Amino acid sequence: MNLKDKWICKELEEVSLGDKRLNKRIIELASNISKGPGLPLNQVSDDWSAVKASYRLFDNNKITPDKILKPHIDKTVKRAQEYPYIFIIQDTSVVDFSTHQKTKGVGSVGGQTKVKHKTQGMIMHTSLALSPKGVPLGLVSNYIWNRTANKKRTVSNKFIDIEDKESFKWISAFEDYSEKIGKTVPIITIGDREADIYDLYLAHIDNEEKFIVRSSFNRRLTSKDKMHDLIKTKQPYSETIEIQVPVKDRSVTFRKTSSSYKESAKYRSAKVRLFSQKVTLKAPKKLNGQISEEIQINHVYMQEVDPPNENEKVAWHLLTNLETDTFKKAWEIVQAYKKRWSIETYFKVLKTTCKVEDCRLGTADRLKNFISLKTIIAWRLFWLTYLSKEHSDLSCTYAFREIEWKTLYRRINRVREVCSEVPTVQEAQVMLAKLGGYLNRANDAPPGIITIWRGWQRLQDMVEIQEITR
Ligand SMILES: [Mn+2]
Repeated sequence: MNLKDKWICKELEEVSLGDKRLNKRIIELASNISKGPGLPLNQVSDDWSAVKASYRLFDNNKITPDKILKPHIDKTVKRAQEYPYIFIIQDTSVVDFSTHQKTKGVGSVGGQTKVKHKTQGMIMHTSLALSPKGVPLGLVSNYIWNRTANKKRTVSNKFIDIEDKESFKWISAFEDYSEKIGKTVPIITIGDREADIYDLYLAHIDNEEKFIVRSSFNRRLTSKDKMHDLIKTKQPYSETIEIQVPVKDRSVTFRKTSSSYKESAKYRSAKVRLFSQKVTLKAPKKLNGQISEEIQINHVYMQEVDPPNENEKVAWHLLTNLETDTFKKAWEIVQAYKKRWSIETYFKVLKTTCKVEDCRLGTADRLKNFISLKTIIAWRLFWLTYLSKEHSDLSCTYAFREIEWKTLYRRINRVREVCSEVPTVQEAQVMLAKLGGYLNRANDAPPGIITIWRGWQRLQDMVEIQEITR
């Protein structure tokens, strides 16, 4: 069978594990996994010896998460260069292996749990690149690690040098991807309240890159005022605007997640107004007694006009080094920040569709390799779903091989001959969803990622049979 024109094989063609046979094997395995990304490893391989070979592969010490991801990251950087700028969303997620207590080498992930058995798993900090319109381009950095249990701090957290804190992951990820991207395309980093870190702002300013971060601390300014208090004394922009916000769900799971909203949140509309100010942050003292340099920053505050109640009230403080001095610019900051939500969806794909937490590879090191490979497959799924939302008129050959779209067309229309005109991404998307059980009635919501993926898997099976028999 010719694997070369499959997306995963193209994506990984530059993989370099220091051994040609290993390179070939990881591509074959990735290709098998991508046909059924939710299936356990023993079902994606053809026989038991292939299953054992895949276990051995993840155990091989020549294989590391960095080496697995490198070809994908390189391709992502290339894709990014087609745009005038890109967003990079950073976020942390817990990969939970609490239900597989036998897994060796994983660490504590809970702290706030009320469940009976101890929580265990790994922490993953991901940086996902998006096009200006929000099409996921791929990962540009990914770390997976175990938290070592309860390291006692002797000094207060505030005075520990930033490199020793877990929050250093934000800065280190930025350094990582800004080096890989070089100056080939401007970057706008987006982070949630956990990313409200002075040194992260400094790192961006020093590198002449942009950021949008939701502010967590009511920071002291050089003027002695506190920034959150000061902005409320300013005159808001006269325009108000209606936005859709998730309704807060009080039945949130006991485990602390990266977001306080459930994924399937309901939305309500909220009327908001915007404030903006340019401020100079008071520089914090470092451990060695030196004072960091002062930084000037733009602050946008979005406030709900008539909130249903205090608890539901929308109040976002966003910090950025992009301009915010007109309503339009401030509004663009809010809209860009809303793109952060897509990384939550990405993690959802990785966990619920690609089922990484169900894997029983037994040790943390094997799991890290396995998860790294799955992050690439999860990205593709995610990309496929978003693509039709924003590139609907592109030819479907952008995402599908010839044999794939032709098979899809023949199967859905039950014809032998395909149309002379190549379908668009959107048309192919609907056909794929239909194959996954989507009915496409007039009032149906657009197909979801799981339906599309089911269609994709079925299509892969059909294509495979043709490739074997032709
Ligand atoms: Mn987060």
